Amino acid sequence: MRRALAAVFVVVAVCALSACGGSKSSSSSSPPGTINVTEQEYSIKLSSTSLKAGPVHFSVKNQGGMVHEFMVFKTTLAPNALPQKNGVVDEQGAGVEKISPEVDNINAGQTKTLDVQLTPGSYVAICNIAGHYTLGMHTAFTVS
Ligand SMILES: [Cu+2]
Repeated sequence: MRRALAAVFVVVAVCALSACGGSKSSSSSSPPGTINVTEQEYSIKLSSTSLKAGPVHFSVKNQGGMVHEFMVFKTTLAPNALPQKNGVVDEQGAGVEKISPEVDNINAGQTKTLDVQLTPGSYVAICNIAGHYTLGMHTAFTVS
């Protein structure tokens, strides 16, 4: 774990030196198109459920007392009807297209961000920690 953290710091440092990540405007702390996500036991809420296609910046706050995660699927299935396997949503299941990357290990009180490119369609965001999806950690949104 310590070695992994060190590797992350090296990557961040190299990025800072080489200014990777694009234009200065994209490094703003609250870029346009930020969607605020609130997670707790056991729900997910988005500040908007009608998003614009293109780059989307999710800011995911865990207001609960447990670790949660945040992932997005493009799907026309109902938010509570995604394919499941062994108590979690089957991320390779029929009818769902997982959007990468995802955000894992969001500790209680912590906020993590996720940047993805979304094309027009219907989506469902979930927490896929075992049991959390079926307990209600799912929400639908659309992109146009
Ligand atoms: Cu969860």
